[in-house]
Amino acid sequence: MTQQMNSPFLFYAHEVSYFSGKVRPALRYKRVPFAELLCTPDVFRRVILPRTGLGFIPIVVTPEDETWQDTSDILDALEARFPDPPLMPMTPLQRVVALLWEIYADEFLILPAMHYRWSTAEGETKARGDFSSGSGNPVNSNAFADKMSGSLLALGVLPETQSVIEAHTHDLLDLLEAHFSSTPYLLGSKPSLADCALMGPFYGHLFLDAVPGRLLRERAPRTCHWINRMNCPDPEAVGAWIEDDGLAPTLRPLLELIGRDAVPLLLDGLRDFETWADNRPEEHRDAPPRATGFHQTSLREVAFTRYTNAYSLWLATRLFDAMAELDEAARNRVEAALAGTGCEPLAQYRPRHRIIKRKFKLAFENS
Ligand SMILES: N[C@@H](CCC(=O)N[C@@H](CS)C(=O)NCC(=O)O)C(=O)O
Repeated sequence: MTQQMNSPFLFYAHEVSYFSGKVRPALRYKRVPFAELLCTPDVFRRVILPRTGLGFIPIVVTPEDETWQDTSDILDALEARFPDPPLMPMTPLQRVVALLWEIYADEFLILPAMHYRWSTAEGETKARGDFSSGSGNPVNSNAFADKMSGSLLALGVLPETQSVIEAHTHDLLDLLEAHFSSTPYLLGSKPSLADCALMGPFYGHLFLDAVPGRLLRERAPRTCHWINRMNCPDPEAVGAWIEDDGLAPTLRPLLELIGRDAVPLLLDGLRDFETWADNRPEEHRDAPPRATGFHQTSLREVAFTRYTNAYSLWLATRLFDAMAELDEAARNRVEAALAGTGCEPLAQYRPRHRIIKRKFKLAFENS
């Protein structure tokens, strides 16, 4: 049924969903007239699947009855339609850094988020309860919980990686505490795409889940306050991003952490996907499957395997395009700012393949 032009945007989401936590602050910060609707199994069958052909939340349905899916596309669409206040920095370094944070938050922090939710009985019990209370159908939600907890192996959350995933998380919390003690948001005194992306893992999982929720409240009170500020953003009460396209000094160690731990792992996945794509079978000439196999990677010298997915290249292309659009002087300045952080190999990566979307599905460009 077509909605009235003055009806609100509909945000189909869930409180303990990773990616819902990324979009909700943007809707509120931009004062978008929206209603949040719980994604029950019925809504999933009636709305999500028919509109997108995919099994992912969140989605946004506009007053004109358009469907927006994928949090990166949703944030871009919101930015185009509600440009003020902006979330996407237009200056070269802050834009590149925001896109780096998006990749890190979406693709790497899924490891601690899933580990802390599913690796202990306490975490799992609360998550199953949250799923059931959201769906009203324990059989259905337990089957979904089985699927989610069953994905740990593919993600690389394994007995041998748990301690390095936790060590990374502790370092991240300590560096965020130092940053938020002097700077209210990642890029300065107002939120950006980087903050929204970090809210994905930090709100629905790390803040609300049993085990990391305690860790955050004990170890990272300023980060908890940032989560609350992000969830109730007041566009009238914010300042500006750091002047002259700068970065706060406390952001540098965070970029070094990302560069040391996340970038090598993300690059291993991208390279493996590209090798698969070079020799892909005829049936996948036009469109890749969601997972193309497994590859070797490592985190803090612990070697393990993870699944390889095409989506990672689509997401990283946002960063590659932002780098490619820079003129030489801007590019040199961005590269100089990132030099020594370990993030430069990702920012400078030149892919051989380009992944686009056709009706929400990933496809090879020019195929
Ligand atoms: N890249 C997608 C990811 C969406 C996503 O993975 N959503 C999760 C909930 S937070 C989901 O629906 N998972 C269902 C599944 O994996 O089957 C986005 O940014 O929107």
